[in-house]
Amino acid sequence: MAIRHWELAGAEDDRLFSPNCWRVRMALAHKGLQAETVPWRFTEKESIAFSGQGLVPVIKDEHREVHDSWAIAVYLDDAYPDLPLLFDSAQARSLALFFKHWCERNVHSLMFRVIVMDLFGSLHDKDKPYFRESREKRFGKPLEEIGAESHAAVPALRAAFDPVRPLIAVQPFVSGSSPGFADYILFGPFEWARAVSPVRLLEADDPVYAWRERMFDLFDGMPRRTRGYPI
Ligand SMILES: N[C@@H](CCC(=O)N[C@@H](CS)C(=O)NCC(=O)O)C(=O)O
Repeated sequence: MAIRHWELAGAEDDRLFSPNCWRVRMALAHKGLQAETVPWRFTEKESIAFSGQGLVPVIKDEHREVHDSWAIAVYLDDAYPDLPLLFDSAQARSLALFFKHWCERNVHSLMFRVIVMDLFGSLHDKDKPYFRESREKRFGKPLEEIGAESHAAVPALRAAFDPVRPLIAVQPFVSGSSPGFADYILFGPFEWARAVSPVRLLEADDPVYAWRERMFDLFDGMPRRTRGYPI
C-alpha cells in the first residue's frame, strides 16, 4: 500500500513548494517507497487533525501517522532498514540534525526574503489571507516590506552557502559519494523557490549550481519534472 503524504500545494495541486515536504518527497523516493501525494493548503487544518497538529509534512503508513520532516526521515530508516538508508550511521544522523538546524536558520530565512512576493502570488486564493496574517505577525512587517529587500537578500543567500562549497568541491553530495538526507535538507529550499519564483538564485559557475543539477537528476529527474519555473 502506498504511503500517503500530505504536501503543501499552491493554487494548483501539483505546485508543491514546501521545503520541509520536499525533504520527505526526496526521502520517500530515496527509499524507493511508493507514495501518494495528498495536496494540502494552509487553511485545511481539519484534514490533518488526525496528526494532532497543524503542519505538513504528514505521512500515513498503513496504520501509523508520522509528522515533522525530521521525525519522518528517522521513522523511514527505522521502519525500512533494508531499503537504502537516509543516514548510513548514527554519526551521520547526528550531523544531519545539526545541518538541518544550520539550514533552517541560515538558508530558509533568506530564501523566504528572496521569494516572498512570488510565493504569495502562487498561493491558492483561499490561503492568501491566512498566509499574510500569520507571516506578517511572525516577521512584524507587511509582506511587501519584506519583499522590497529581496534583491539584497540574493547575495546574502549566495554567501550563506559558503560552508557547503568546500564540501561539494571534494565530493558530489553533501552526504558523500551518494545523496543522503542532508542533501534533501539543502535541496528543499531550492524546490521551494523553483515552484513559485523565476528568480535566478545561483550563477552557473557556482559549485552549488552543479550540485543542484545533480539533485534535479535524481530519481529519473523527478525533482526537475515537478511543476516550477525553468532554472
Ligand atoms: N519542523 C517541521 C516544520 C513544518 C512546517 O513548518 N511546515 C509548514 C510548511 S513548510 C506548514 O505546514 N505550515 C503551516 C502553517 O504555517 O500554518 C518539519 O520539518 O516538518
